[in-house]
Amino acid sequence: MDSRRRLSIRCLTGLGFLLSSVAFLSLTADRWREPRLNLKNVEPATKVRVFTAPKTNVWADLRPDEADEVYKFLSKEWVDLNITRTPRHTLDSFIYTLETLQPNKSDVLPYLWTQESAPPQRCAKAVLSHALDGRAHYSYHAVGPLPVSPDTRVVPLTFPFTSGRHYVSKDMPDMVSTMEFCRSLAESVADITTELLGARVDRDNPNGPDSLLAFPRTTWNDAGHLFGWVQFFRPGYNSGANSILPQGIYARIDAVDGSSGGEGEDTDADWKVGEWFYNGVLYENLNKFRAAVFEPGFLKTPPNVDGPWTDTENFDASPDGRELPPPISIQPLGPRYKLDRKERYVSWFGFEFYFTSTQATGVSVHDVRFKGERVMYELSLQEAMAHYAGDDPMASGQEFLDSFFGMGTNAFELVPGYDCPAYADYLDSHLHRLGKTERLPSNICLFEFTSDHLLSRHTTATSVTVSRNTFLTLRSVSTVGNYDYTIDYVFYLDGAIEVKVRASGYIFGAFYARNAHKTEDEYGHRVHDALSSSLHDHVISFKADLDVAGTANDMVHLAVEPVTKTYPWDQPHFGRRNTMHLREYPVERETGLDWPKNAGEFYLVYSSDKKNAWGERKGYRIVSGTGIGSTPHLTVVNSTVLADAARWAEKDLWVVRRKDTEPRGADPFNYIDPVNPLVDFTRIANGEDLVHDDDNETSPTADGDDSYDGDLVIYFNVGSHHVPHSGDVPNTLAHTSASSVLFVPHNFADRDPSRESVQGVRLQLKHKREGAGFPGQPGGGDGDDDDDEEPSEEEEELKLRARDGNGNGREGKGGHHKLHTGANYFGTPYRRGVNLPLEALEPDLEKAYQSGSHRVSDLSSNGSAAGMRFQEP
Ligand SMILES: *[C@@H]1O[C@H](CO)[C@@H](O)[C@H](O)[C@H]1NC(C)=O
Ligand SMILES: *[C@@H]1O[C@H](CO)[C@@H](O)[C@H](O)[C@H]1NC(C)=O
Ligand SMILES: *[C@@H]1O[C@H](CO)[C@@H](O)[C@H](O)[C@H]1NC(C)=O
Ligand SMILES: *[C@@H]1O[C@H](CO)[C@@H](O)[C@H](O)[C@H]1NC(C)=O
Ligand SMILES: [Cu+2]
Repeated sequence: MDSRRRLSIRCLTGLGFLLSSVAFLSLTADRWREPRLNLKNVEPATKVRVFTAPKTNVWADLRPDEADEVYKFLSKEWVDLNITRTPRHTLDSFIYTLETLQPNKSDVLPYLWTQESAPPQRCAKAVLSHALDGRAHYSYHAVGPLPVSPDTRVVPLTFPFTSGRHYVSKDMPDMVSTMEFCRSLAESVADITTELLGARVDRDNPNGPDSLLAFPRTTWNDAGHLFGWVQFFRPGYNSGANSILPQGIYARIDAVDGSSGGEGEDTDADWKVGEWFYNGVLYENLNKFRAAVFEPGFLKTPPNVDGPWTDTENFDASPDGRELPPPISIQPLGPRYKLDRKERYVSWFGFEFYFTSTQATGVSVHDVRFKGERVMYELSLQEAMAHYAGDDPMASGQEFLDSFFGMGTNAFELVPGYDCPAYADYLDSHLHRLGKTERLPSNICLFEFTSDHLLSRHTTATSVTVSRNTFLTLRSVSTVGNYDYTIDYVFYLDGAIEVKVRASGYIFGAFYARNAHKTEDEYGHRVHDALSSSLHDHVISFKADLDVAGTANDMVHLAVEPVTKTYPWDQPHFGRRNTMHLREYPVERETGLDWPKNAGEFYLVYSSDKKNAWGERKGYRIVSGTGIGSTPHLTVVNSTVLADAARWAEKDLWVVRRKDTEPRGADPFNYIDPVNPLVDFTRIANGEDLVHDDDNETSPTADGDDSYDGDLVIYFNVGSHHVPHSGDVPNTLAHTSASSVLFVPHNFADRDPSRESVQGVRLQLKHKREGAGFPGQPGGGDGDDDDDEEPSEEEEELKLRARDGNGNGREGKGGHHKLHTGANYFGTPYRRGVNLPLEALEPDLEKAYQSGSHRVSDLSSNGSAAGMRFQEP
């Protein structure tokens, strides 16, 4: 259903649009849930069209009723485990997450591409948390077929994991008791923190300016021993600024391994305190640290104190211009895309795709076609990493794999008119966790947008032609702790597809100690009194299962290379000519690639068997797109903390065989078991042969055998080497933190497909034709305008156009546009002014925003898998 958002528009003649304070009826808080404008008095009369997807969205998340049914089924199947919806202890059994088990591509393709085939079996994927041998485990299970029937079974889900396991056994420390331990630890050193930081833990006023929070960062070492460091932070409460308020005292904590003692209770919350670190000096234990602190002449470093500098906004400043609102984009006549909200299916100028969202990885798009031809089977986020470095015990080992916290789980409601245009379509998501379903309202948006630059233009002596660059964006924003990632899938009229990620929010800074033996700026810049900007890499992995004009594809590098050549026409003047040429190198094995130097190679994925009208293979180019420099891979080589959790980060992109058994390049639980990760990417990109038989059409084959059919998958990164500077305070800015990868048609069609969908105008100028030469040539376009024998430009154009009737010109029946002097529009221009309601310019956020509060996670794992165990109903 594609009902139009209800909002009335009055047309004005003549003067164009006006801002209006007219009261508009029919605008309720429901407006943002109810899509689309109701277009009154607008020509052409736009009727509500029912738009339905051609097929079921087989990737769609479980509906709340499905989830409920599965939950009931599992509670019975697992009755012995005492499944609870309100876990209160690490070792309680609960269903952490429940969502759709993505169907195998080999089952989906017959459904999509043949008439007779039924949709693939629908199955759920459940993550169970339960105790085994006194330790908590997370384990994956498949439940199906759905709907629940006597045939429905629950089985361990192992096939997607390279480890062959379906569980992670290293449990997180019990966060609530660990936090309590940290607080008590901080209280026990209140004398020291007061002396050095002018602050102490204050349970009565935990968020006061001189209160302290104590956060642990824990790690397992190679031997499986859990240890960590506690660091103090000032709370930065209002804006959530605590990640730029680190304090310079660190305490080492080690887990006391009591698990073999058999008691079970509280084992993983027992910690022993070891060394202390302050101002570049490591103290063996608390007694030595305390003694040193209160010794006369002890060298202190100034603390990192909160203040207005951490506030995200300045409500009061009024530089010239701030008294006016900025220009914004409007869409007075409704969208040109069609959206089936139920199936999450979109059609827009030749693009067609489905989308869905998952808890770990957020929004993904599926079965992307352009002008009826396949382009991609899947485009989806896999993992978002931030890897830090530093000269203190916290920053030096800090790293986050944010799918563990949940890119979808933490994708909160979008702010209409700001995160996305007021006119966007907003869609909800549902999270099925702990046997409950939580609705995340309006956390995905879809909209068209017209760029500030044209798609194409050309000026001639007698005309100028301009085409607008309008594109379609599917957007969500994941706020994971300190950072906000805006994630876009962008579709362009020429068939290009872009993945773009922009970061904002607070950096995770490090404490900046000022003392004589400090190595300045080795790990960041000083950005406030006692704050280092803390160097880190963002490496964000996406999967693109390209099916360029079918599943059988080949990847090549097309190199632009310098060469020295001898040409007969150069003889005898030049013996040899230094020039350049193209040379193609096939990629014959699974491998990781970095973006080429000087952009000197094109990474192309070609159809193995489909060619365009010119006999060239249909292809798409993969290119590091717009943003701040080219997209990165992880600088750290063989990261100590990551071990094998994120080997995908070590190259810019990868090409691998597509397999049902390798649906993802990462798993969220890799974060808590990096040494033995469920998905080890090196076992996906393991050098398998990519050469295949071109005749083999589209039937996906079983895994691991030699009948590889040419179906390949690309993994690629966006992100940045983030060296925050003073301008990242208080927040990182989205325009410079942006990075993207583009998939650009390369001989995919016979010419630029945007020509038939774009909106623009040709201005036919009045004066006479001035000859056909290049400007500046005799008879060229620079002035010889006194030859009255020449036909008028209009006549000439008409003649030329009439010639172009061989199907190579305007498609369809008849109807050659007759060029006339003046403005010749193609596509539909605006023809009348519109009177817009205030809501189209500035949504009433008192009404249009539904959320009362957000359960944002902090990055100490609370609110994530570990914290979840203790979440109150
Ligand atoms: C389930 O709960 C019952 C009643 O509280 C208890 O006796 C039993 O030991 C529990 N079983 C497990 C596996 O925790
Ligand atoms: C990576 O580091 C681990 C642990 O330090 C070491 O065992 C391994 O050999 C290293 N691998 C490479 C490729 O350097
Ligand atoms: C999906 O593919 C895997 C690997 O071949 C297989 O083990 C699994 O049973 C398949 N799932 C379904 C629902 O057929
Ligand atoms: C961790 O989560 C629990 C339960 O959700 C909450 O009560 C507690 O305050 C949280 N701790 C912190 C430090 O946010
Ligand atoms: Cu950053």
